[in-house]
Amino acid sequence: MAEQIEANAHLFTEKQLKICKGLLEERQAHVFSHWPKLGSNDSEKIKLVEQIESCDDGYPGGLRKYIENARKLLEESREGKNAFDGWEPAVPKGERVEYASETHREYERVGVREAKRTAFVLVAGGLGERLGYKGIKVRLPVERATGESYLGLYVKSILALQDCESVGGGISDDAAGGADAIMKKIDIPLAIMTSEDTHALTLELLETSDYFGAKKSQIHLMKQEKVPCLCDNDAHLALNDDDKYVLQTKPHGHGDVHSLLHQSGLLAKWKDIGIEWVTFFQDTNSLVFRVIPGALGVSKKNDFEFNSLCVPRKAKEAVGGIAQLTHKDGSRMTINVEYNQLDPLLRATTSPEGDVNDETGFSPYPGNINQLIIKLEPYEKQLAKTGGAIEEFVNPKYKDDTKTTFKSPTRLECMMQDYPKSLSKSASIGFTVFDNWVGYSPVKNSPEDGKRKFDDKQPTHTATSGEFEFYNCQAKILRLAGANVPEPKLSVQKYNDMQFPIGPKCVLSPTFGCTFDEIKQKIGHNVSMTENSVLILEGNVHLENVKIDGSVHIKALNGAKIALKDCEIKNKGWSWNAVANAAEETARLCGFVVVKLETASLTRDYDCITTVLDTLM
Ligand code: UGB
Repeated sequence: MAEQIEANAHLFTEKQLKICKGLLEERQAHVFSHWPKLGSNDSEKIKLVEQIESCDDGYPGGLRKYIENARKLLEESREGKNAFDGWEPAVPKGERVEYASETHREYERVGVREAKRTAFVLVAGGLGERLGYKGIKVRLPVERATGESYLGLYVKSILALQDCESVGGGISDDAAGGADAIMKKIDIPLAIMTSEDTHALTLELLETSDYFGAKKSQIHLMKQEKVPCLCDNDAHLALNDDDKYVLQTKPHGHGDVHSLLHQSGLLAKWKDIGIEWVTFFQDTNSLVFRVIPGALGVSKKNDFEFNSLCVPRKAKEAVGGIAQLTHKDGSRMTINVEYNQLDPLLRATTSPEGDVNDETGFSPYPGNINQLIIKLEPYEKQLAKTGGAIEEFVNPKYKDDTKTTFKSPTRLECMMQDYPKSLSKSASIGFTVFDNWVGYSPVKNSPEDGKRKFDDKQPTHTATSGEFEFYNCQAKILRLAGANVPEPKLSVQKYNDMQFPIGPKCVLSPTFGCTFDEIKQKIGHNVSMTENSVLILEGNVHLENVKIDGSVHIKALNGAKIALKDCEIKNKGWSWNAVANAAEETARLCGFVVVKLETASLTRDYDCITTVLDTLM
């Protein structure tokens, strides 16, 4: 089909022609073979070739490299070769940190200083099809008490770390942050990886929310391209069924974040302003910033080049397991084994019963929650060598045992947690385990899938669990800080046919405290609340001898300080009423509406100190 390209050469640039000829050499003539004679459908031909060019640009090494990689992986898949063949798993040793313990508080003191030399990276290119939500996941409210979105919470958490005064408010030029060092304050950067599915809506959310208080220059969007789908074992590119001038494409996975960061030039810029760490996190984990300061402290203390945050994992939970793998040839690595690969690997090696819980009620392999802390300097050097390419995998669904035809076109994928696979054996790789209650509460599943998991006694990871786990986490932190807050109890009401542990609904904004020490110093003696109370605290608010039976929202903005003292608050409060099949989408996803009957609220702005005594209405 070289003649199709030659005959239409006037429609294309030199670069485009070179890419198309490269495809012909890769046995992809079918992509052009349906083209009608010269002069017909020119705009369609241009559209297809432009798409081919953008796929070529978007893949490290271009499309020819993609096809070469695909042929190799498809052949291995056809032969039934397991990526972990020859490796034997063992339970790895990592740092287990108990939230609010002395060790944790010490890590946080170090980590909150390191946070001021950290750039954050949010991977938000996934559409969340499993959740069944039409919009972008970062727009979802974390909870309905304030309605704060995931993106809002993340940006505000970063700004709170930036402004946190407990460590002097700036970067020290000396690595230890010594008192004599010259301090300079930076705007902590946030890069967000979007995709064609999420880019415009993410930008719109930022614009309409005034970047949630961040400077526009602080937030960088990087769009990942999809990769072409493949119709067979020879990696022939698939065309769209209803438009033969469009390549079928699908997301390549969150592993793209490394090549995008490399191409963006951000790493060098970050290094120039004093950044030392890059912290990656996912689109819906409302608790992540509760554990980041401690985990940064662990990275710093151990000088980890790569630190994965983990939680105890329930067997079969859709969370990868961190394992220490030893190869027959003696080599060894500590790496995430994805949830669908862990069971077959265990069955084939050490445990015939597969992925099961041990006597603790959890899998012995800690669950990777894909919050990764990477040391910038070696990371930048490594990406300069690899271009950010991450080991890929392919998962074709075959029509039959001959493994010659696919049910539908497949594509190569890659995962961000596989980055250490490209590192030398001497790289210092570690992980940090926090408890689930404080570290992990993703929103991934539709109510229907959540119900199946609920029946199976698995965490549901639904919008409903996401909301109640968020309140329960803040309530427990208050309890650890000395407040008398009732423990959650299994709800009597069913939400989307499921029951959840529910207690008082507490929301501690990042401006109230981003470390445990900061929160604890604001909770004085004799603070208590009843099990149905709601407490929302924002900014510099201190509580002392306060009794709550109802709903309270206290906001101290822009340098104001509120001291709530010797005070009893009683009102009708709010209730979370179960609804079935609600018309409004988020109410349908979480299975309730919040009815706000009575609220005691107080807002103070700018430099003022307010002490509230007696009853607050
Ligand atoms: N994402 C992208 O930005 N681009 C993509 O192409 C795909 C996803 P999923 P998954 O912590 O719960 C991961 O789909 O893949 C973003 C880990 O692999 O929610 O099932 C997307 O927007 C697993 O080991 O997760 O599983 C989202 O922010 C375990 O840690 C993120 O990538 C699991 O997450 C994750 O995408 C978990």
